[in-house]
Amino acid sequence: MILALAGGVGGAKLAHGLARNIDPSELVIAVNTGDDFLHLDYFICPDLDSVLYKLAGINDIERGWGIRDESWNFMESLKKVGGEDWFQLGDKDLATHIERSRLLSEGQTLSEVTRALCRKHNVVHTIVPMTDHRVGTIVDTQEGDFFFQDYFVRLRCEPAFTGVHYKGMEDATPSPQFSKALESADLKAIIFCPSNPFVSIDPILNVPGVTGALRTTETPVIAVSPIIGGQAIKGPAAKMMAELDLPVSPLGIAQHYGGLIDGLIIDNEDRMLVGPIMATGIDAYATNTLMRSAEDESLLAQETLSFVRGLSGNRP
Ligand code: FO1
Repeated sequence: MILALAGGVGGAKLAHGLARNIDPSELVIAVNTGDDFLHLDYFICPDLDSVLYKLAGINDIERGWGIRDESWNFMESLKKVGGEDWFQLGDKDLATHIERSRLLSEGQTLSEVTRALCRKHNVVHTIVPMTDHRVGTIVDTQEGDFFFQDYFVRLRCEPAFTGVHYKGMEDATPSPQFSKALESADLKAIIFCPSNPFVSIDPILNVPGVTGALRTTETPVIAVSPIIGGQAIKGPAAKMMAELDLPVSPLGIAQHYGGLIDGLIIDNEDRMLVGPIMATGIDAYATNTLMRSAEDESLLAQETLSFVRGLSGNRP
């Protein structure tokens, strides 16, 4: 059993690579739901949808979110009548939010709804929300605190980042399948996908019980760096690291996850950091981490799995 923790775009890519190499019965992908929000009365789960659309093969590659070959009639009509148009909902994507909201209002849990959506899209691997509770990531900045999508989309990540806190997290518990995977005697690896550490992976780690489980598990915990050559492939991770005075490199990622991970996979471009990362007590391995194609995703997944196999048994 392999447990992958994932946010949006980068997480979805490695999750797809893992899904191409691991039997559906042996992979659980636990996804960040801190970005979820109620918008136009619909419940939107951007990261769950990014992973779902990617595994279903219908994701939009250019935008990184939503469905490809999308049309925008709803948004254009909404704008015409003076509705809120700062958050774009494509016509095809809208169907997901409407159906998810309907199923939730009938009393189904987010795990159940996600399973139903996966089935409809013929996705056979297990994608689960980090929690079935409603939680929200609040981004702390020098200009005040903002709900995640306000900071990310409306403010284009411009205010200087100082940290995050969460709404509703104290009462949250890991979703049943996430919990089961964490406790599984067959768990061979926990993999942090190359998603934003602060607003994608940290919310998952902050679900009560998760960090404690990672600290005590015998299973190797590894991360794949979302930073290559001082830049994030997509999104504000590099900007956030600079604003937090962390080195904008895999070394900064190692510092951030320090104490939680046994190993870190970094890009060949950063291979000179293997030694300095190892000096912090974290095993490091350099390979190609830039995923431009399904082939790259699959190769990185294979490299990740063989790195984990090499680490097994070395855990202190
Ligand atoms: N990101 C944007 O930058 N602008 C948007 O209008 C936008 C709409 C949107 C709709 C559905 C969805 O699933 C994702 C959407 N995203 C949009 C992406 C989303 O804000 C972020 O990718 C994640 O929350 C961060 O992982």
